Amino acid sequence: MRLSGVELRRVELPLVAPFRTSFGTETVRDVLLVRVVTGAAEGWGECVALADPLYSPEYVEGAADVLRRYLVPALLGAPRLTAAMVAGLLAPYKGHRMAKAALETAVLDAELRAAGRSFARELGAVRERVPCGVSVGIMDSVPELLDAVTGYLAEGYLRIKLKIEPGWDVEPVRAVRERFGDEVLLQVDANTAYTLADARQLGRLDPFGLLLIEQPLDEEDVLGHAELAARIATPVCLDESITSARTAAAAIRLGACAVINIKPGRVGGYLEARRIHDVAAAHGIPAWCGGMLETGLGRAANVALAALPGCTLPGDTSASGRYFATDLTEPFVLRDGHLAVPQGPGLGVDPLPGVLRETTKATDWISG
Ligand code: NPG
Repeated sequence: MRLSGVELRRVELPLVAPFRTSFGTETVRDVLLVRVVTGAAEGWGECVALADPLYSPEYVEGAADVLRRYLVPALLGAPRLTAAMVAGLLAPYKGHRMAKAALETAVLDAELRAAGRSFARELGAVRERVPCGVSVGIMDSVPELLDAVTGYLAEGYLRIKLKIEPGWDVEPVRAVRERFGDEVLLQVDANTAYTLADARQLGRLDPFGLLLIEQPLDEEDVLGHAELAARIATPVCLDESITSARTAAAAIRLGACAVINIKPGRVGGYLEARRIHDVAAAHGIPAWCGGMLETGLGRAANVALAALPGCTLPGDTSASGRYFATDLTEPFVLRDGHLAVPQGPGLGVDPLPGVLRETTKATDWISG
């Protein structure tokens, strides 16, 4: 393939409810979409960077800037291009994995659409539908949280993840266990809000039979996670610390994680995400596909990844209605706690032209 041009498109979708984590509250999703145009087909990628650098160093304006200035020109200059070549062509530019992931995904989508192959088949999916979890934000009160969890369980979600932070950890977990029982698959996510000095407090979660505690400590504190894992019974899962297959292998070797959350949009793309999956599977470490409040475009590829054999736990791959009143694509609908894995060429979904038009704030066309 050869790229004839790349469009950077900013869209804004209101969330159905504010989503509060230990690092901030999201009320709208300010999304950067990448559309690549080749002679054979077009392809879409969704950048998961948030508006502000509070979850990770990347942010949406920064991602747009690095794409425009460095990453897109590096691909436009290539005489021949395949998705497998993208990471190598972009490697001279350090970091910016979210921006790189969006561009590689768009190229992969174009390549697969042209070849009539799906993401699911390309990545090695072994399931046609995937079990889904839901991530529940921090609330103002326990009754409010219990109402939210009641609603999600009624919708059929098969696993509940509670966002926690110091001051909102044992109490909400106890309340959910008391109300809904021990059978509910329950896990917590701290988004780096604790330090090793909190080990005793985190140990108070031990009696509740959680599936895992996700990223309790700073993303660079891999040894701290290993130390914590030796002190608490709840399995430690890493998210922010897992930036590549190499860091995943090191974290596993150090005993820093018993479970891995794979976020394709954060690790440089689906090809690296698959390598992380393979490293985890080779070590017998359960993996699951995380989420970053993606629209239907990003969700389609995440659901394909979640269908890989090593993704043995339900992911943060919720239905469109969990996030948006109107999604960019035909909505993903929960059936029996599962989402269907798209089977069409490429992502297997397309943006709805009307919704795309109405939600677009700006576009920028870059050509060679
Ligand atoms: O369902 O897409 C989803 C959200 C899942 O909790 C979720 N994501 O830290 O994993 C996370 C968190 C997140 C959301 C992180 C938005 C960054 C942005």
